[in-house]
Amino acid sequence: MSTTTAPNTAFAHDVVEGLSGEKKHLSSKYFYDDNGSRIFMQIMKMPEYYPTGCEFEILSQQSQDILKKLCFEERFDIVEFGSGDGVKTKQLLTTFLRNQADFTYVPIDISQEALDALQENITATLPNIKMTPKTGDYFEILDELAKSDTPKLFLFLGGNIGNYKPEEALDLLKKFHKGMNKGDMLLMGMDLRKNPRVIQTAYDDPHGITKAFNINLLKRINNELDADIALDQFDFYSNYNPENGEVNSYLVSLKKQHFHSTVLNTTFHFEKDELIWTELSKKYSLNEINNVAEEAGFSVVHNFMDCKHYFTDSLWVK
Ligand code: AVI
Repeated sequence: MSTTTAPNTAFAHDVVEGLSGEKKHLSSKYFYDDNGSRIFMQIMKMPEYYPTGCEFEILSQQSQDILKKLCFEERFDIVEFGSGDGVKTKQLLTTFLRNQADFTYVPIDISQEALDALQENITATLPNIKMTPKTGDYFEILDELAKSDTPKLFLFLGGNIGNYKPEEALDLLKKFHKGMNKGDMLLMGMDLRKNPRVIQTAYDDPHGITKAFNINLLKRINNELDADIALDQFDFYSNYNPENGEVNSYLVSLKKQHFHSTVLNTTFHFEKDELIWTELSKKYSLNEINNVAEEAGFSVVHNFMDCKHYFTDSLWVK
């Protein structure tokens, strides 16, 4: 890196910080701009990317069993963090309504646009649902919700917890715990350890879609920070380590090169074969799930798994 001016967005700041040190990194949270979200939709449709289908199977076939395990005697709220398009959640909501459960659905997202689309999608199929979407930061809303004594089922689906480093995941779960009342429950989507080849192929797909998902990070830098990265001069590499359950993904510089960002007024240098670490996707064993739940102050009530035991929606109670 050569010169720097003070960057004025979190993305700009993190690009400078991530591409300046010895070990280069860009956070996977920046995958999801409009284009990245579209690519992620494509990933979820790939036959190799099993988590989506597995969780859909669990929620479409076992939601009645999930309902039976809830310890609520009266009406309750279903609070969902990062609800996405709601396709999977709709399976659970439909079954709960069919079984006369008395609940209000409270999806939380930072994007008002995403919440509007979700509300339209859910109410089109479930016109009688009670729904109170909330826009904003998870933890501010969690603090506000903790003040009501209505029992709550929290949903954190999709296996998103796997994208946090173990210590960050624990920290996040402790924050959830702090914002919950005794008896509240949490349904956590978690991807399980399995045959390494299945995982390797899901994250290094033969169609190049996961590669495009990663290259999109560089596109964002070009577009948002007015940079001149030669996108075809970076490759993608992803590796599953069955010993620790971690998929780590990288962009790889194909030659010694540099790029310049006029917004940051900075030039970034890369050696040939230098890596940019982009994502962790951690796979858990059932033992690890028990341990992390306990460390965060929860008890595991039940693991709802798909027929192949690839994925679990793990139900926890505070
Ligand atoms: C969003 N998250 C749970 C995905 C995962 O499986 O870790 C993101 C992803 N990265 C590559 N493929 C999918």
